[in-house]
Amino acid sequence: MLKFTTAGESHGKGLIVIIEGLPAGLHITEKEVNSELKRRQKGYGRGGRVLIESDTAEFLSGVRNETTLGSPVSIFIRNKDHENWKQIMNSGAEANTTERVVKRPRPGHADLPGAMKYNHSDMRNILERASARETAARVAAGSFFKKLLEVFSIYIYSEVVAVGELPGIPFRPQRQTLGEFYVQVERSQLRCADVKLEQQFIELIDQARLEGESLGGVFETGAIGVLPGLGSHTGYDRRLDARLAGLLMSIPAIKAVEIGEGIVNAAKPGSAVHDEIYYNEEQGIYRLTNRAGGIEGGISNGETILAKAYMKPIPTLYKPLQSVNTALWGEEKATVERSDICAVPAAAVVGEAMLAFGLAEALLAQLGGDNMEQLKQNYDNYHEYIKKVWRWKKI
Ligand code: EPS
Repeated sequence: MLKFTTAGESHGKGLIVIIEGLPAGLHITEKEVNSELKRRQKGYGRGGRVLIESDTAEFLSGVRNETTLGSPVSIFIRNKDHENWKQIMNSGAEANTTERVVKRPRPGHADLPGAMKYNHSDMRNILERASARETAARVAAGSFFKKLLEVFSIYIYSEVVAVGELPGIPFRPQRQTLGEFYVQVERSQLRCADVKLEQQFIELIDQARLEGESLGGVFETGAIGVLPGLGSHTGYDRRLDARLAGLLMSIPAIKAVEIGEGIVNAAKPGSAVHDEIYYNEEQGIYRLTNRAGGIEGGISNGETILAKAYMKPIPTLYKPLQSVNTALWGEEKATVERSDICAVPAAAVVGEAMLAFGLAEALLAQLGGDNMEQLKQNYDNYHEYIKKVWRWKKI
C-alpha cells in the first residue's frame, strides 16, 4: 500500500517526509524534486518568507544510485528561517517561551480550536504545524508519484483559474496534451494560461495588499493519459472521485472540491450533463465532452481527470479581524503574523502532488508489483486487455 507522512514545524529545523510502498527501480534525482519544490515557491502574492527559503530536498533513505530501493524513502527539507527562530523553537528546556507568544487567535485559522484540543496556552504550538509550509514536504513526495505516473505516460498539470472573485470560470477545452498552454502556465507568475486574466488577478492582489486583505481563488488540476479502470464503484472507500476530493481538501484553506463540471452540472438536466458514448473503427470508444471529469461511478473512464479546488482567503490579515485575548480574557484584534496575501498558485502545485498521490495509489492497487519491471508488465497486460476486449484506442 502506498502511503506518506510528513513532519515538521514552519520555523523548526525542517520538514521530513516518509514514503512507503514505492516500487523498487523508479529513477529519480534530488534535482528533479528540487525543481518541483521551486515551482511551489513561485507565485505573485506570496509574503517575505519565500525570499528567505530556497527549498532543497536531501534524500535520507530509500534511494541509491538515483533509483528507489523499495524501502521507505525519507526526504529532508531544511527551513532556512530556523536560524532566526532557534531560541523560540528549541526542543530543549532552554527554549524561549516568552517571545512570539500567540494569544489572540485568527478567525479561520487552526489557532483557537487547536489550542483548545491540545491544551496549549501559546497558540504558536498550533500554528507552527498548521502552517502551509508543511506542503513543501507533500510536493517533495509528489515528485516521486508524478515520476511514477510518467513511466505510464500519465501527466499531471495545474492551472489557476480564479483569484479573488468568481467571474464565472471560463470554459477551458479538455487538455489532451501538455502542449502550448502549459508553457504559458509555467511561465506565468500566477500559473495562469490567460495573460489578460493574469493581469486582472495581479491587480486584485495589489489592491488586497494595500487594503490589508488576503485573497482566495480556484485552481484546476488534471491528469492526462489515465486508462479506464482506476478506482471502483464497489465500495465507498474505493471510489476514485471521493478519494481525490478528500486528498485535495486536505490542502490547507481548500474548502470545496469539484470533479469535472460538478457544480454547474447540478443545475442542468441530465441530457445536458452526461457525456455521450460514441464508437467507430478508427477511434474505438470515444466521447465528445468530458463534463464528468474523467470519472464515472467512482472509476476512471479514460478521459482526462479534472478537479477544481476552491481556496478560502488566508486567515492572517494585516487588517486583523475581531478576536479574544485568551490571556487577558477581553476582546481584541487578532494576531498579525507575517503571511502571504494570496497562495493559490502554490496551492495548485500542492494540488498536483495530492492528485498524483491519489492516482499512483489507485494504479498500484490496480496493478500490484514490488518493482518497476513487474509493474510495467502488469500495466502492459491490462492495456492489452482494454484494447483487445474493449476496443480502446485512445491511449
Ligand atoms: C504561513 C505563513 C508564512 C508563509 C508560509 C505559510 O510563513 P511565515 O510565518 O514564516 O512568514 O510564507 O509558507 C511558507 C513558508 C511556505 O513555504 O509555503 C502560514 O502561516 O501558513
